[in-house]
Amino acid sequence: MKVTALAGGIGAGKFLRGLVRAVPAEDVTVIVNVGDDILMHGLHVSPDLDSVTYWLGDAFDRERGWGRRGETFRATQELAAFDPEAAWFGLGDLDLATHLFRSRELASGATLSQVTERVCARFGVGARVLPATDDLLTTRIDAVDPASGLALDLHFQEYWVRRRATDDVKGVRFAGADAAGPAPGVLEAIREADVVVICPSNPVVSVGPVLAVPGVRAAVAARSAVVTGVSPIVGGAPLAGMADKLMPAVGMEVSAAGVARAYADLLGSWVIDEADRGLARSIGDELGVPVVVTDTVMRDDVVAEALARATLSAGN
Ligand code: FO1
Repeated sequence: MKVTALAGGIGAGKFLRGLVRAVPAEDVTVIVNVGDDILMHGLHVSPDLDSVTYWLGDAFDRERGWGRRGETFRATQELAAFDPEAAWFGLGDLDLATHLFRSRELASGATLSQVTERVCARFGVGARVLPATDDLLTTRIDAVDPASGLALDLHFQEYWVRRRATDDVKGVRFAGADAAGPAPGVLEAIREADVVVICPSNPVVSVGPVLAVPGVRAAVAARSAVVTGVSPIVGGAPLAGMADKLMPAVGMEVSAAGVARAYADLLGSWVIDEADRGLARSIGDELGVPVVVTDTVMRDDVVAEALARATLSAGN
């Protein structure tokens, strides 16, 4: 069974570990958000591509949720000794090697897809991991500083890491999306999949930028009969991240129903957590799709595998 998954960071990473236990990794294609990518100290950092790679390559840090296990931050600490302001984005010493390699390859003319393939090979990742686009697509947050009332136009990482999501969000934009094209293999993977999975990732800043690449949303909608999504919202709150702050800013209700509505044109079925069992009937009636209720809180790979199997059955 060929599976294509749309993915962001931590929720997707956990889910994908279960997915490659349920189907052979070679049958899995993962299309990953690049809206979080940032040029930092001249290096190209791709947080969600690296997150998916580290989770699938068994190099992830489950507690921190991002970056590599056994990581140290000596280079970032040394940078902070020069200037604390320069060190707001914590680049781990091992992680740094990935950014150095990626930046060097990009500078010598490789595409992001080509570099991603090489990074995945180094971590022994069997699934095919594709950036949603090889072009520049950046998530920007329009916000207001609550202290000064000043309007801010922030890179996603400035909003989330540097300013710790303390600003009032007014809107979310995907700069460059209109001029971007799907990376090689993206549309084919959607067209040829037996099941398309929308991972339990933030619908605004993880899945949103993937669907914003021209042609991708239409390609997924054309396969809606086999599209199944997993809610990243459990009991009215995200398990990780900042979806509760960003969803209201774009008019989405922070609930398993709110995320389903955002994907209304895409879904053939929808998977929600036991905690939201009470919403199953109304979501099903409203969207006209079957709703599967199961344990979606992926404490370990065994739960993630059971969730992946339930998701695949719903979509097939
Ligand atoms: N998240 C943080 O909360 N603080 C950091 O300093 C930080 C650094 C960082 C460096 C590389 C990387 O790949 C991810 C990093 N993250 C950090 C995670 C990242 O900000 C987000 O969680 C993702 O972009 C959302 O998926």
